[in-house]
Amino acid sequence: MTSIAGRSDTSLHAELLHDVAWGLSRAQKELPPKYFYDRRGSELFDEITRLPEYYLTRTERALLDCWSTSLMVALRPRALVELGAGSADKTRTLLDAMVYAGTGEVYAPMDVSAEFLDDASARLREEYPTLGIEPVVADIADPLDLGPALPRPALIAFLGSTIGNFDPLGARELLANVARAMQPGDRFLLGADLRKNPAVIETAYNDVQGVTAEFNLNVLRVLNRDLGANFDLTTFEHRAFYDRALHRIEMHLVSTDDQRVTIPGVGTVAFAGGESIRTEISCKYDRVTLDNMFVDAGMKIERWITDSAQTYALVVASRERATSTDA
Ligand code: AVJ
Repeated sequence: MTSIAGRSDTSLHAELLHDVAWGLSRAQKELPPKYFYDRRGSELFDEITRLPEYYLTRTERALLDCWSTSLMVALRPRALVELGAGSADKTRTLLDAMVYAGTGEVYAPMDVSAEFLDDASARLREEYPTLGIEPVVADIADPLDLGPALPRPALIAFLGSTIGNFDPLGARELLANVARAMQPGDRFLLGADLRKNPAVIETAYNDVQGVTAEFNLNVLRVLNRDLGANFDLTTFEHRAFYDRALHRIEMHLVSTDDQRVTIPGVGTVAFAGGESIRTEISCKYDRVTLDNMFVDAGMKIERWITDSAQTYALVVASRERATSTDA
C-alpha cells in the first residue's frame, strides 16, 4: 500500500478548471458531482442522510448492521479497502466485524480529499489500535493500485450507492478497475440503490426542508470560492426528477433568467432562462443489470443481500477465475 500522497493544490485546481470548462461548454451543461463535497457540502450531505425522505443511508446501514459480522466471519479479510470513504459510521460497523472475525490487520480508506482522510484516520487510529490505518488519496474513477504490501485477502468496499453517480460506461469501467486490482481470494462489496416506485425516489431528492437544494447549490459556491466565479445563487433553482427510461435521478440547477456568468480561466458562460446545469445522476439498479455489469467487468456476484422491500442491495462479488489472457 502506498502511503498517503495528497495531490498538489495546483494540479487539483487545474483539474477543476478543466472539468468546469469542459462541462459548461456542452449542449447540456454539466458539472461532476465530486465537487459538491467541500466541508460545507459534506456537512449538507450528512444532513441529507438523516432526512426522513432519504431512505438510502438508513437502509444500507440496517443491512450492514444485520450482515457485517457474518460476512466478515465468512470472508475473513485481512484488509478492508474502502472506496470513497465517506461518513465513518458504516465503516465502524465493518471494522468492528472485521476485528471480531479476528483477521483484520489493515484499513485503507480511499478518498479524493486528503484533509478529510487525515481527520478520519486520526480518529480511527485511536479507536482501532490493533489495525493499521493506511489512507490513500485517490480518485475512485482512476485505476486502482492496491500496492504489493496490502495483506490479502482484501475486502474492497464501495458503499453508499455512489456507483449511481457513474453512467453505465463509467460504472463498468470502475468495476473493471476493481476486478483488475483483485486477487482471486479478494472480495468486492457494493452498496446499490434499487429501482422502485419513482415517486419514492423523487421524494428522496426533493426533501421538504430543502437540504438537497442547498447541497445542489453548494457546487456553485465551490466554483465561486475556488475559481473566483460570480454565480448568483439566488438565480438558480434546484430540480431533481426520475428518468424512467434511464432508471436514474437527474439533479439540475436551473437558471431562472437569461444571464452571463464569468469564470476566470474559463471565460463567460451564457445561460438562457430555464436552461440547466446537470450536477448529478444517480442510477438505480436491478439484479439483472448488476449481474451483467459484474460479468462485463470480470466478476461474478456471490451474494445478493436486500431488505424485505427490496429497497437497496448489498452485493458481494469475486473475481472470475483468472484466464490465460490475465497478466
Ligand atoms: C452519495 C452519490 C449516493 O446519489 O443519492 C444525495 C448523493 N445527491 N442527495 C445520491 C445525493 C442528492 C448521493 N450519493
